[in-house]
Amino acid sequence: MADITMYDLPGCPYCAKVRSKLDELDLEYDVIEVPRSHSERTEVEEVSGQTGVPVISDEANGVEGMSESDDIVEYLEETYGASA
Ligand SMILES: N[C@@H](CCC(=O)N[C@@H](CS)C(=O)NCC(=O)O)C(=O)O
Repeated sequence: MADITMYDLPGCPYCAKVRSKLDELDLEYDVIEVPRSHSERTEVEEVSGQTGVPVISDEANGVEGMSESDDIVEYLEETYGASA
């Protein structure tokens, strides 16, 4: 199991942006696909307090349920990018 878990929805452009950054940084991550129905997105709601995706957790750094694709991309770059 990888340290990073991403909550994802196929076809979601914001999720694609985050996946692209994870791949660019060559990071290992597990993907959990959330249901299309918001009322069924219980797991992502438990970790992040909301039902939108993308969301990531990063056990290695004590990050649980980070949402907002721009914040996630910035976090990944700052934590794992060339200047980290
Ligand atoms: N500002 C958010 C937008 C994310 C967003 O709109 N995600 C869609 C799927 S593509 C979603 O889950 N919307 C439902 C919601 O926000 O509750 C981001 O950049 O992460």
